[in-house]
Amino acid sequence: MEEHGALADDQRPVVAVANRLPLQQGSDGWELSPGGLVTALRPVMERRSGTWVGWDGGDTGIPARLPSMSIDLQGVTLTAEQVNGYYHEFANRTLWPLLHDAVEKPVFERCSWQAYREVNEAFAAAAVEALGRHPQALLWVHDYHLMLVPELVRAALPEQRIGFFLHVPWPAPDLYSRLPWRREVLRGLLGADVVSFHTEGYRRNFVRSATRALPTDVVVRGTTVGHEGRAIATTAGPISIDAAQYAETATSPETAHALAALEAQFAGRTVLLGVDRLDYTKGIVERLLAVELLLERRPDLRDQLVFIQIAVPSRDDVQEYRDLRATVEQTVGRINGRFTQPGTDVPVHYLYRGLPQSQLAAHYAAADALLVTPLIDGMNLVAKEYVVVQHALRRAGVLVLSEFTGAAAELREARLCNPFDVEGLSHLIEGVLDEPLAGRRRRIAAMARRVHQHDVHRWVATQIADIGGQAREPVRDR
Ligand code: ADQ
Repeated sequence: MEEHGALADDQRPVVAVANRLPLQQGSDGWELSPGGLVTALRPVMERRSGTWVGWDGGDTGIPARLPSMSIDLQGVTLTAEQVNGYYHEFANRTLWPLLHDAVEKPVFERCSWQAYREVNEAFAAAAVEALGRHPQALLWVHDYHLMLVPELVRAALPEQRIGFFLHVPWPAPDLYSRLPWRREVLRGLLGADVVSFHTEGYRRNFVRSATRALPTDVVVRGTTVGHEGRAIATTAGPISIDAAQYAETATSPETAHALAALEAQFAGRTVLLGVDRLDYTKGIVERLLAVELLLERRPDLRDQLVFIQIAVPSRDDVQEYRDLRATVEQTVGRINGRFTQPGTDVPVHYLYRGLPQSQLAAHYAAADALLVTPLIDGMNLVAKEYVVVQHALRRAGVLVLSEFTGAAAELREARLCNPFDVEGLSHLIEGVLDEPLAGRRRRIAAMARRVHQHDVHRWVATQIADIGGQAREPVRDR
């Protein structure tokens, strides 16, 4: 045990619990993985000390701490069967589609629920162990993989301060009620002191789902839910990016180099861009169909416009994702087959891989418009990255943003679209490119300013203050 006596609220250590440990194998051994959450949590956890609890990914020899980082790591080891039932099945085929408005039909199977419960118990046990080393720590549990952890930890440590953040949407009560284990999951979350969401809409859906599924067990007063004699705060806290760091990458020599190459490659053409994990919630097929319709209607654009889609491989152990990949690749092939002019470049460039940040920033800089068209998306950080890069390089790109993303609530100067209306989307894309540059630049500047003001460090500080039960301001963790 490292702490003696009472610690000030803003010094309490943080134990974070997330599906994966923030580690990957690099050329010189283990290194920090580039994920947004770890970048965001690192400064706070290093200042206050703490432990990150997560699945070890089946890797052995994970260090207790990375040489470059003063955060302890505590791996949770799972069997192949548990990984399949909990992760591939329950998390990705039941909860993910259910929480995303059932845009794909959720699969409900008792054996995968069993695995989910078992694995949540293993994570909760690991969290309790880590909390034993940091007795005054705050516990911060992340995302839909671990919704039973708050209640399980509460049973072992009744006085523990616990926060939960959901990175995906919470659907309307009618949809949520389809889950056969709706009460168990709600009780799991209500073990926390604070349950937080990206938007006020998701927060409200959660409270209404709790009232509907547990009518005699919960009492709602404003944004507080009473359950088993405890008061649980529900909050809306939109996640963000490290805007200053992104702006720095945008203006780095590596990005300038990659941008020069892109500008030479696509000289004289209008560049449209899509950047996503390859997921059926992201509206990639709808976006491609809109581009196809546009090229069909406007033969003059066929060699003047290029659409670059960068798709990071995702969850390819799951059938729905393999099907999506096949559909995307078939659609790209069809569009290029139909519209490539003899002796010219193809209209659609498709990259099935993730790119390093400077390459990604160069693509954001080169894009006259970014098409962010999810059918539903908790937040969408790609939209925030684009406006920051465009603004840092004084560019005047257009953000086309689905109204069904959490980001649409904040990035109000974006050109909002309904991706279900493919024809409307194709007209919108056609129209935005004619918008005068001054207005475009003003919109980008307004959105970038907001992202800088509400960056990820502010998000972390607010979340941690809420979990500790402190006043929300001033923001101290930078
Ligand atoms: P994701 O669904 O993964 O996250 P998103 O927020 O858009 O979605 O992206 C996360 C990160 O992945 C971004 O920082 C982005 O740069 C990176 N990324 C995406 N495509 C990439 C590519 N082709 N190459 C390299 N990097 C790429 C979930 C929720 C979101 C929510 C986040 C955070 O689904 O709604 O915004 O968590 O809470």
